[in-house]
Amino acid sequence: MSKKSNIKCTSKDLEKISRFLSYILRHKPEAIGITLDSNGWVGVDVLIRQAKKHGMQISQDLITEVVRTNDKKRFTLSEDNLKIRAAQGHSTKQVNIAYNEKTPPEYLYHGTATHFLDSIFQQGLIAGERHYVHISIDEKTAVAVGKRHGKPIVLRIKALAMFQQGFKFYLADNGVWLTNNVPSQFLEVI
Ligand code: HQG
Repeated sequence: MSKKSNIKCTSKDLEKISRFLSYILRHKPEAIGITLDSNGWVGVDVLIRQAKKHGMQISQDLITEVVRTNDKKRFTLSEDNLKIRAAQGHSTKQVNIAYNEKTPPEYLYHGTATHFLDSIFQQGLIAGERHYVHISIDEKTAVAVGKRHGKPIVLRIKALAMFQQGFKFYLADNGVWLTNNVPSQFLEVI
């Protein structure tokens, strides 16, 4: 998998496919008439066939290349390479991934934008459209996540204290931490 491939396509092509796969595998599989299983998997052959029917030409090699090069390792191929899923970020009701429960480190980090802060401190962090609150392992990653929404700000989460009080934490295939919600008493601006 880490071998360099000979595929001729630009990074822009790969980004376009990555965006397409994010949309289909996280949010709207029905847009191309596919169904994901409850763990988020779909056959690569089915995906390729249905994508083509809806005007998107992808091949097994291109998919392998997107999975290999993706900056956030957004997608996972099954061991036999026959199935693919998004590692996290889902909003589709078709999926309810059985993530591994894990003990978190003392602190984890959530990147957001300053204009959300008042609401976050009123309500805590909530999952919104997605199935979980998405949490980063370090501040640098959290800043990058927050930038997507505006002026970034990083919240430090007292993750271990939450865990000790019964909150569950999960680790996605790509190292993103997930939890259902974070009450504001476990949050601090850093
Ligand atoms: C905010 C990306 C107001 C929350 C990233 C966030 C991640 C609240 C936004 C993954 C709130 C939701 C997820 C409250 C939370 N009031 N705002 N009570 N609670 N929020 O995009 O965490 O590039 O759904 O702070 O790397 O930004 O897509 O979640 O700002 O792993 O692969 O509501 O998506 O990956 O935004 O990002 P999002 P996120 P990709």
